[in-house]
Amino acid sequence: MGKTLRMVLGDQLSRDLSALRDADPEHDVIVMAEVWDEATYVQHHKKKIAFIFAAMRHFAAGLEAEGFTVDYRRLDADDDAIASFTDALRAAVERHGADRIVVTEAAEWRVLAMQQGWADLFGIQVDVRLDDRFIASHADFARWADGRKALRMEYFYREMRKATGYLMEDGGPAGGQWNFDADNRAPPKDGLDFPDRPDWTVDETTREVLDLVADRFGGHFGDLEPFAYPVTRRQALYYLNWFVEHALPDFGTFQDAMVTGAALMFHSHLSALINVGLLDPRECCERAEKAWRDGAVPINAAEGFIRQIIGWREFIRGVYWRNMPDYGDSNALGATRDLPDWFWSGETHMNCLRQAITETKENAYAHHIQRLMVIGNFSLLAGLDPKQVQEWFLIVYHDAYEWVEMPNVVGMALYADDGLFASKPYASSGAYIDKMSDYCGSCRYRVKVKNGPKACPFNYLYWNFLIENRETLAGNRRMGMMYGTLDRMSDDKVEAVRTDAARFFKGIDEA
Ligand code: FAD
Ligand code: DLZ
Ligand code: SF4
Repeated sequence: MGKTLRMVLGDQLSRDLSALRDADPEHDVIVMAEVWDEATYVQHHKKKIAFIFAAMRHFAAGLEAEGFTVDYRRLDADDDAIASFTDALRAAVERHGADRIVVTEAAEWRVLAMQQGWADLFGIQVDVRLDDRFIASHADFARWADGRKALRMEYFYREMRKATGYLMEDGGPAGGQWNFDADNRAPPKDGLDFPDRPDWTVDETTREVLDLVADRFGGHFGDLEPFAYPVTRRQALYYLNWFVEHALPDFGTFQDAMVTGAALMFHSHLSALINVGLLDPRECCERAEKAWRDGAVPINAAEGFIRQIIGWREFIRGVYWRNMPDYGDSNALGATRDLPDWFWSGETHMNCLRQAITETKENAYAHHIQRLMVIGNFSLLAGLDPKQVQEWFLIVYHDAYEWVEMPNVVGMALYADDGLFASKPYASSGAYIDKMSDYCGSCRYRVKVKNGPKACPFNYLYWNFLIENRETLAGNRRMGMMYGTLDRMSDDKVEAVRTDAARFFKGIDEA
């Protein structure tokens, strides 16, 4: 009898993965590979590649310690890196004389398509199992979404609360409300103190990966070091517990705030760990719920955090699979502008963007409001090409995989899917950023000035956006008030908006 190969991808590092659940150390071989195509299909941030390779190597070592044979291909093992998952598997089938392959369905469309071709290509049995690390299966999401005119996260989330039982009491939501978002919009106050994050010593395995990334991917975006992120299951669990104890209590209240120099604030910084499988989404929610039941965190914090995971994260995945493969081509607003060069350097006089992009370069991380209301908002108002914006977001964040990046960019930030799940575009002027951050005080532009060279660009770009997209957006009831205001604007004011926007765009287009 031939061997069974069980292939584990870089974002499937869960011991309880469906493909590994019945694995047998006596007869099975685990296949893992650092492959060139995955590391270069976009020019991922150096820290993102380092994190994935380091986590993969530690995971493989754990399986070996359990007695498994792991056929692990390092990118730097040979002069010629192995090109693709298919090549890695073909070599492993031949090496081990395998007659069966077991995998868990890939999180991304393009990789699932590869998996589905393997049975014909290799002429052996290939079992593609469901990824039950997600709480809602594709069938669950379809059951909920079928027949609905509009997909709204809030209603999906309530079903998920009922299905999981999280924060439920006597059949209803704990605290009498499904959603405590209204308590989660406090602006930053002076003297807010953020807890110091745990630091990790870089061990030999991770050091080798850092050297490899410096050597092979030195030209990619972002800073490689310092590198201080969990890469093992143990470290990830420690980080989760640290978050629940030290940051979760204030997570809700300051969830939408932005503060200079505080890259992580009270955010969990767990997305990359959850996305690669070092943490299970359920255990994250259960820890948060327990902290609330123990009286250690307020309900708005626990509910806000759990909503992000069983609500937004699961919903976004459902939207992705329901709309692929064409979703990435969406461009409802016909946006075509190229990304300004400073998206890669952070060198702009707009302080909010400078802060968010510089932190992104340093950490491969920015928190949600920076992604949505600073970088996303700018991309929307400036009419940046959705394909280029998608690629940028896929490159720069350590948690970025197409299934989660694409709907967040296309649907949430850019409204490029014509409101598939957002009831209106997340467009705002400088006033929102000023209210929610301390950025504007140190900006070259004046947030209270609406027009002219000193004015905050978000102010005139906002109105210019409404003018340019009137045909698509004016019929949206939730935009009615803004179009009412625009309609009452004097011709001179409208002209000033158009002139300022044209000057601004000339600046970035010609730079
Ligand atoms: P927290 O603020 O602590 O939230 C807790 C958890 O909730 C996160 O770890 C994450 O697992 C989940 N979550 C929260 N919001 C979302 C969301 N909108 N979609 C999916 N999960 C969510 N998230 C990614 O994981 N990968 C991406 O590539 C990604 N790209 C984004 C692009 C844009 C334009 C926007 C607006 C958001 C994007 N997000 C993405 C969602 C969100 O910004 C990040 O999950 C979050 O900032 C990660 O930081 P955190 O772990 O500290 O999150
Ligand atoms: C993102 C990524 C990178 C950079 N490199 C690898 C790799 O070399 N080997 C691997 O197994 N996975 C990698 N990944 C993650 C995959 O791209 C991810 O598993 C697929 O996109 C499916 O979601
Ligand atoms: Fe950003 Fe405008 Fe504030 Fe400057 S003034 S930080 S550009 S919102």
